[in-house]
Amino acid sequence: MTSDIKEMYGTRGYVIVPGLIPPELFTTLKEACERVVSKTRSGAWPYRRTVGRQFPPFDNEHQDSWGVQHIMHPDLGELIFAEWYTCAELTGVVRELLSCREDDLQMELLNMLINPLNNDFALRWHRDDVREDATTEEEEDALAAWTHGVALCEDSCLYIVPGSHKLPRTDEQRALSVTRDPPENPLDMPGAIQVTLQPGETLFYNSNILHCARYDSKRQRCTLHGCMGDIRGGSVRARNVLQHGLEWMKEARFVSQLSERGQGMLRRMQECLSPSTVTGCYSLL
Ligand SMILES: O=C(O)CCC(=O)C(=O)O
Ligand SMILES: [Fe+2]
Repeated sequence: MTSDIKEMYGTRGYVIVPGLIPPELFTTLKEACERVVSKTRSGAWPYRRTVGRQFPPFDNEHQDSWGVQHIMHPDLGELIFAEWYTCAELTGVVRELLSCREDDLQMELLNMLINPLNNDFALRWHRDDVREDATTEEEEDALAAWTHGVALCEDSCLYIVPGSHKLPRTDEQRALSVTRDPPENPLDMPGAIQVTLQPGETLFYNSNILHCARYDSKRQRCTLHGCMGDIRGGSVRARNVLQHGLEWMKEARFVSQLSERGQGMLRRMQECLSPSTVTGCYSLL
């Protein structure tokens, strides 16, 4: 079973795994999500993805939100998110996909993606860490990276091109993804599929797969969206993570709320973020 997951992740660039939220955590997680969403919509929680901005840095120009950032932040007081992020079920699959040991895993980001309330919104076709105008050679050089999302209610927002994490774009795919505008119809992209997640399913995808998303203000979305790495990721991973501003992760009150596994993951992330390992800048500003 697990090697099937790994093979699919390797060849298609994504895999959907059910059952990674322990049953006793599901309701607690959902309730925590509801509290956090309402703090974000009311303005009490300032770290959010705002309608009008597809990628970081996010600003506060627009009232409507399509995501909540930093949900493990101690100011939110929702310990369940770090508990889930570092749980045996999720980290076990990550270790399998990355072929790494538990002692190599490192903590990165955990955010939440939600439906905007009054405005539909969309993300253009992109790879998370490769610019849209990259040459074919630059695309070929892009390193594998990965992301995961777990849906707490049905989620059909994401479109991907399976296999594109390993291949530079064809001329036709390039023509539809050099623009900074979201597509009118994502399925016009050759090879694209729409991904649907049922509650409790987790999607793991290589974040350099060609992908875009559409957010319907009339359909509830509540999906945890995060990434996790291992120590081999070095400066490439660090660059991906650093754009989000993670000073709060150094605070003792955050460290002390983590399990032993979580503390080890955090320590390795901090080592990787030391200034000597970080170069370059993020592609999607
Ligand atoms: O909404 C999604 O599922 C995708 C988000 C995304 O592509 C991103 O944050 O870079
Ligand atoms: Fe993305």
